[in-house]
Amino acid sequence: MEVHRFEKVWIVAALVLVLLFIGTITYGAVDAGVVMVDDSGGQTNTTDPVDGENFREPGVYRTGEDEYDVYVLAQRFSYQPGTGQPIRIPAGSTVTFHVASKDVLHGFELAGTNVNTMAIPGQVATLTAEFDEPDQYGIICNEYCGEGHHEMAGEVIVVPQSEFSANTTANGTNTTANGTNTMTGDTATTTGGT
Ligand SMILES: [Cu+2]
Repeated sequence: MEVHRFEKVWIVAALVLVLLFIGTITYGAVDAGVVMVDDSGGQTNTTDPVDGENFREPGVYRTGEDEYDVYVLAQRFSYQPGTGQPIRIPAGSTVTFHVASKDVLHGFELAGTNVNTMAIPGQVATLTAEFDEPDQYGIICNEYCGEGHHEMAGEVIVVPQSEFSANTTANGTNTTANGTNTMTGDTATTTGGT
């Protein structure tokens, strides 16, 4: 049987394409840091995550030199903190986000980055990212969560180290009274437990 030269070329090209597809899927699944939300963040009370031992009062907590934990509560249709009150973190820091939902499935994505997770009711999603430079990132919900889904958004502001120190006190990165519940205004000026 004779196969025409062009036919051979197409067979080879098609095989190469198939291998490329398999390669990109494998890379995306194994090598690009993509994982499912698992047990590592712990489980939590479905309707009131803050009530559980694995989830703190939403806000920014300093855990070490240039290391921070940010607890974010997602709910229809806002992030706390994040919506109305941006999450402020200093440049040059390593931040671990702990994200929980108190109602339905939500997404937590920093637009333009690979910081992206699902917020599953009853589960705490954790992911760590480094923020080297002062910048601003929009938080978007990428899981359809209801009629207000398209408006569910927030903001992360990476401020210069020098500007953050003031915030740290006002923001009271210690556990209580950090005023993260206020949905209005600027944590730098309005909060800080006496
Ligand atoms: Cu949504």
